[in-house]
Amino acid sequence: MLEKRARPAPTSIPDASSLRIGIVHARWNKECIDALVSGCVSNLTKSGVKEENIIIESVPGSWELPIATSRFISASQVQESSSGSTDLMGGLTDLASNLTTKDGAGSSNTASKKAFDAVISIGVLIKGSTMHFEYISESCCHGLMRVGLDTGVPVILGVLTALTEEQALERCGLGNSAKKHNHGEDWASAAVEMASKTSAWS
Ligand code: DLZ
Repeated sequence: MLEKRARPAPTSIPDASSLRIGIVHARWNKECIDALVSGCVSNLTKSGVKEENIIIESVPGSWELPIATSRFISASQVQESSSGSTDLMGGLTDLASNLTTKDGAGSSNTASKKAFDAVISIGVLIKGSTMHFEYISESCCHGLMRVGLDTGVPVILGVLTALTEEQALERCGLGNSAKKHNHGEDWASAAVEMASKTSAWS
């Protein structure tokens, strides 16, 4: 019988040492978000992505993820095309001026200036008693798909749409469930695989 929830392993382990990965996360449901971002970062570095090439930005909620992901990608592309002629951020006034490395220390001279090879967009939506959940979940997921297709940069769907808090905690590797698993780790693997493959196809 098929194992319903098996996670597919990549066909080969790509060399991630030259990849630059963006993470944009919402701030709602902070406990879950913190666990997911940290699972994601830890698996990215385990896969060989350099810490200075993991760039993290936050937005208020999941609704804001598509626009932020889109601008985050374009800012990184502007930054790449202007690197060499300007120092650090080169006077960019949008999200690029806010690009910070994992430790929040700001972009450093050692960090690569290449555009993102993939972006992981992370949010946690928990169903409440109104229709907010349905509207935000659907728009956010459609919006993120559109950003990936419009930019050609892989956008990894790191949005949990949980019916209960317990479901959300289980998928962040928290809580008491025996099935708990941090999905941030899977998103990191998907980002590395998609970044490597799409770079090879260009
Ligand atoms: C308003 C709202 C609600 C009710 N729930 C969530 C949630 O569970 N997760 C999340 O990421 N964001 C939530 N938000 C905030 C919206 O995504 C958005 O930030 C605001 O509506 C402002 O545009």
